[in-house]
Amino acid sequence: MKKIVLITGATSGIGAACARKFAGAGYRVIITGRRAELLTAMAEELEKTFGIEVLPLCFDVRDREAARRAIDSLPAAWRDIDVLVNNAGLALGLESEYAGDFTDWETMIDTNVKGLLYMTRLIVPGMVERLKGHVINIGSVAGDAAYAGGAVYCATKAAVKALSDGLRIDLAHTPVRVTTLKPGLVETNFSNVRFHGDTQRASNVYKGIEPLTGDDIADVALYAAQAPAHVQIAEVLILATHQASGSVICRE
Ligand code: NDP
Ligand code: 8X3
Repeated sequence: MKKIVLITGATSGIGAACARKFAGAGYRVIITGRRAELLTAMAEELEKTFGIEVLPLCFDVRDREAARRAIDSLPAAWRDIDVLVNNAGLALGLESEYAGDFTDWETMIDTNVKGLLYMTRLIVPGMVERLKGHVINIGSVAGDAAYAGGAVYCATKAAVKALSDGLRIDLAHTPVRVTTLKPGLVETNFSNVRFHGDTQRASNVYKGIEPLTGDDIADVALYAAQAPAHVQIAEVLILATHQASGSVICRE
């Protein structure tokens, strides 16, 4: 029986790259996000390119009941999820902590922290019951140390690390594994979202440095998922060669 992976935020960037990478490795893929049209297009693309089965689920991870309904709606053949990739997330704004936008803060906390927790709570019990499973949480180098204007986003990613570590402890008596991936600069739609559609400002983020791609992160996610059962890749920090930390970036 082919393994099943569920990837949140698979309509773009790192999540889309993970969907393609796991599909290429023969997984059956559940892709989620809020944009139904993109999910349908991606499902068709993956089925055609890789000849695997894909199930799109459209919901907002911030909506606990919608997430529950989506997971409850899974047909029996899709219920036994082997790998959960908690990827859906975003940064909004780059204002100082004393001047940030309340709505932006709440959206980041609700998505990056509470959404990840909801998905974990809905899917991990089945993994424990089946004595099989793997949770891959997408954290960030931003969770290691705060940078100017990033306090709330950095705090959500520090929370992802703490939640992953806590889950690993709580699951240590089971075969279920927990991995945190902490990417640095990855060129995706991330900065367009952060700067509310200001594409010029977004492209400046990647100027003078060769950033990572979604594929670079998906390669590591697949490696962790395919490691032998006794090997738990607990945490990986993945940086572009000319980035040394969240705030040390050497540009041309
Ligand atoms: P993108 O903006 O390209 O993709 C973000 C994905 O998250 C989209 O598929 C989006 O789907 C989904 N998403 C956002 N909000 C929600 C929501 N409320 N409910 C469901 N899905 C949601 O960015 P990235 O691929 O770069 O980001 C993916 C993850 O990687 C994030 O957690 C981010 O914090 C993390 N990360 C990114 C880095 C980077 O430099 N790019 C570096 C380190 C970590 P839709 O809009 O369809 O809902
Ligand atoms: C995204 C990477 O450095 O822009 O988590 O915060 S960074």
